[in-house]
Amino acid sequence: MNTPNHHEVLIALVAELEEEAVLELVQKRIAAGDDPFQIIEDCNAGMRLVGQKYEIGEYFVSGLIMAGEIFREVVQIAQPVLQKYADGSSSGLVLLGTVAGDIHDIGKNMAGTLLSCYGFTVIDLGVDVSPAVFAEKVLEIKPDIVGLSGLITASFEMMKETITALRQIAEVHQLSFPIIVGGGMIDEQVSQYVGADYWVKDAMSGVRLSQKLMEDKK
Ligand code: B12
Repeated sequence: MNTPNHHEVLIALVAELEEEAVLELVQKRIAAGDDPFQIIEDCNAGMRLVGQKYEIGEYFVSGLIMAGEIFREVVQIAQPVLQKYADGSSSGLVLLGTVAGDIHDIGKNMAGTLLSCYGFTVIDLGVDVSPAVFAEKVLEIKPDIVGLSGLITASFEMMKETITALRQIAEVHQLSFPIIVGGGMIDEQVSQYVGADYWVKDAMSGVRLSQKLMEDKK
């Protein structure tokens, strides 16, 4: 079952937003004992193609939203099998949210979903989250990692404010957590400006980085 052909077919079906066919193939591959992480990776590759199609004007916003929904459904199907691979312990606790004034959440949800697939416990505060709410939650759950999402220019200022608030709380209460920022327009310059520890360009890099950070913590 694990032939390259199956990868290509799934990637293409996701890229074409063929919801039913995607779910059918995923169910088939899971039933045949395929590696669920490979299935998620294939869907992720399909999602990247959806992004490219959007960029060249082939898809509209509805296509992105649809792709996000398909991805969520795939994870739902794969979840029981993914859980079997996990040893029961969490890979780490991640606090996630889109900063105040920003309501974009497709990318953040993908990041959260992928982190969950890889065994992280994700507390997602949703969108339009104020610095005070982030700070309050950090104190309550003491996360290993904080991930901020922001897609509009105005979010950069808010990320800076949020990170300042988080650093203050961390200092007063002697907490330690790296802060990762993500979102379409984030780059090294923005990351430095807002005072983040790390930035990532896509959700899968966020997973890899989080895994490395947890490894370094040991
Ligand atoms: C979809 C969309 C919307 C949807 C959002 C739906 C939703 N539920 O999210 C709607 C229609 C609601 C919307 C509204 C607006 N939008 Co809009 N929107 C977009 C669009 C087209 C795509 C964003 C997207 O979902 N991309 C797909 C996802 C998968 O990519 P992503 O978010 O970058 O996430 C990936 C990575 O960055 C990463 N990631 C993201 N966050 C995080 C966080 C962590 C911790 C990690 C590890 C990883 C990670 O993981 C993802 C997968 O790899 C972009 C244009 C674009 N090309 O990006 C404009 C865009 C972001 N929007 C824009 C604007 C201006 C607006 C509005 C102000 C429009 C208006 N005039 O009303 C409002 C803003 C409302 C607000 N206050 O937030 C501008 C921002 C420009 C700017 N310089 O500020 C953009 C760039 C469009 C443009 N070219 O003008 N928008």
